[in-house]
Amino acid sequence: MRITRIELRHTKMELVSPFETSLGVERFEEHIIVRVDGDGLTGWGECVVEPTPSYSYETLQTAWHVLKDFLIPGILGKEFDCVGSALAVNGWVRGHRMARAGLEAALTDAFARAAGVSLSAFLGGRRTRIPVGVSVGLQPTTAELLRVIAGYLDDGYKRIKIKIAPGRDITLVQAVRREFPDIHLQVDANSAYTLDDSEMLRSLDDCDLQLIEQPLGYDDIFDHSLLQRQLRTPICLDESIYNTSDARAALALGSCRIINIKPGRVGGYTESIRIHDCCASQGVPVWHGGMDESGIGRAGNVALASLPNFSLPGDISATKRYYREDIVEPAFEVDQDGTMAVPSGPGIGVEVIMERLERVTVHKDDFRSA
Ligand code: OSB
Ligand code: MG
Repeated sequence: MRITRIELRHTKMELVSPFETSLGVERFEEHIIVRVDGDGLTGWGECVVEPTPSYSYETLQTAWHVLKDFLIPGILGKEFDCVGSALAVNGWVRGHRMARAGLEAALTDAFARAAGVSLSAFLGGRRTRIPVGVSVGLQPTTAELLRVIAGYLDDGYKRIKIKIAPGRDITLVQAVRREFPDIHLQVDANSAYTLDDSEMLRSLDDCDLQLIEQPLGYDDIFDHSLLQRQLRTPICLDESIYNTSDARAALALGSCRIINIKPGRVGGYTESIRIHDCCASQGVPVWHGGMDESGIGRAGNVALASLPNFSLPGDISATKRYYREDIVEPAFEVDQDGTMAVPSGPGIGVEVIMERLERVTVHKDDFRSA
C-alpha cells in the first residue's frame, strides 16, 4: 500500500456526564482522530491523548507535533507491504506511545480493509462477543454512586469498577458491597496512594474485590511488589506498564497479578499483543482498559479485546455511557449477559459519519504526498 494522504483532527466531544477520578474531573473528551489513505482505501485511528499531561505525560499538542513532524513524514508517499514495515520506519522514535498508537491504529485499519477482513480477525481475535464492564467515576454522594451503579447493572454490565481517591475509598467500597453483595467489583486509584496508605489498602481485602488497579505511583513497579505481598486482593497495573519489558519486570517481582492493556498507553496494537502473549504464557489474565474513546477508538478496542487472553471484562462500555451522539454507526451496545458484539465487517467494522466528525472537529491538518 502506498500512503498518499494522512489527516489529523483535534476533536472535542461532550461526555453525557462529568467523569471524576483522582486525577480530576472531565466534561469533554479531546482526542486526535487519524485518517490514513492509500490504494483507494481509508483507515481510521484514535489517538487517546488528553489536553493535559495528567494520566500520561503526552498531551494533545505533543502528540500532534510528533505525528506532524516525525511520524507522518516517515511514511507519507512510501509503499509498505505490511503494517510492521511502516512501523519499522518510525521505530527510532522513543516514547510518545499515544501518538504512535493513533497512527498504528489507522494504518492497521487500512491494511485489514485491504485484506478484506475485520480488524479483529486481522489482529488474531477469535471471539465474536466479548465480556465488558463499566468504569464509574467518583460521584458527589454515596447515594448517587449506588444509583448510578444500579442503572449500569440494569443495562446488563456484570462487572463494575469504581474510582477511588484518598478520603473517598474504603467507606465507598463498603457501601457498594453492602448494597450489591454479589457483583464483580473492582477499584481504580489512578496512582493516588503511597505505601503509607497500606493500612487502608489492606482493609479492601475484606470487600471481595476482583482487583485493585494502580494504587501507587504512575511509574512505580517496585513499591507495588511490596504492597502486593501485604494483600490478598490482586493488584492490576495500568499506568506503570508501558511495554512488555515492564510487564515482565512486574510479573517477576510480583508487583501485580493482572494487567490492564491500553494500546494508547503501550504504543499500539503490536506492543499490546506482545504483552497479551507474554501474560498468556505465564497464565496471567489481562483485560482491555479504556480512555473514553469515540466509536473509532472503541471499535479498535473491541477488536483487540477479542484475543483469547483478554479473559476479564474490559472498560469497553456502550456508546451511551459516554456520548449522546457518537461519530460512528452503529452504536456499541451491551447485552443483558454483559457482552458486546465484535464488529465483523472489514477493518474497524463501523461507519464513520463524516458530518458528525466534522461537527466535533476543532482543528484539522492534512498531509499529502507529492
Ligand atoms: O485509569 O482506566 C483509567 C479513563 C481515562 C483515563 C484513565 C482511565 C479511564 C477510565 C475510563 O477508567 C475507561 C473507559 O470506560 O473508557
Ligand atoms: Mg486505570
